[in-house]
Amino acid sequence: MIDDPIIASQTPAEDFTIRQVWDAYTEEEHGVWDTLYERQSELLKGRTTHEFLDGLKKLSLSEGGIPNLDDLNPKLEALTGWKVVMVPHLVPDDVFFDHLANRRFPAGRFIRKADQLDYLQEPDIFHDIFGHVPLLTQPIFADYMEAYGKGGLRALEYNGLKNLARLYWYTVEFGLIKTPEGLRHYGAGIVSSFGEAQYSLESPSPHRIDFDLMRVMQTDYKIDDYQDVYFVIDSFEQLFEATQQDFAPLYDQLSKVSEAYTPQTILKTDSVLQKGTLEYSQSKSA
Ligand code: HBI
Ligand code: FE
Repeated sequence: MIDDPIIASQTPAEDFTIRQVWDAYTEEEHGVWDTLYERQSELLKGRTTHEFLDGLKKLSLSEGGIPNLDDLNPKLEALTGWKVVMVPHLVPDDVFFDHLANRRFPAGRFIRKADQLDYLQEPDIFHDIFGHVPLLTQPIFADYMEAYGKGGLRALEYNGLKNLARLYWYTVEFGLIKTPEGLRHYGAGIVSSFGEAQYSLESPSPHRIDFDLMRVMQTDYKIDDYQDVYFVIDSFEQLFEATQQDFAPLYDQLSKVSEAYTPQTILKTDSVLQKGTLEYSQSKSA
């Protein structure tokens, strides 16, 4: 559990939200944000999709320390009607989806420690705001995230959560996108990570495969290390359109195929952009 006195002092509301109490952040905590922001925004140039960088600029997330939601939310709401709410920790799936379905992005309040810049037990405010919020300024992605929340509530009814969570993982968290300038990333787990922002594009190790909805929904993932496979979209329009359908028959179909694919698997039917050497994960398991 995260040790944060402001979180500990509050009883969360029914929707699990808490107050940010921005004045209570310490100088050291603001310093961690500034260090991470500077390191990461430098690294993202030429690696991250321009829609993300555009969002980062529009929200001026760089202006001194941890963002204050009272300043951030009016800017974000004016652009797409989204806002950020604070939560104490990971919230139950139905609560998470209900927030997204109503254009509220739940973000953790706490920030990682200065001596653990690259280690995360749980998503912190840097991952949640720097990683996720810039793309919420972009109408097409804002719509995708709302649709995902609505889809999540339905997935709970149709026993499809595992499949849908994989879609989130391989797009919202770890997605790559083709651009005229080459491959770029847009997933929040990548753009907020110093190591993976490089590895995901530059390492020969992971597979990079064209996005296919049903393929992605059948693929397991690693939660505690760099990915062995990334799925690549052509555009946010492609992603949005692929998910504008009734998922109930898809879940039904998926429940009849036996096992999920491992991240290392390449199928005959895959459109492979780069077959990875898998040297990174093999060196770890050796
Ligand atoms: N809660 N705060 C928070 N942040 C998340 O990213 C999150 C969550 N609860 C559930 C959840 N994610 C996932 O289970 C869904 O994406 C499936
Ligand atoms: Fe995340």
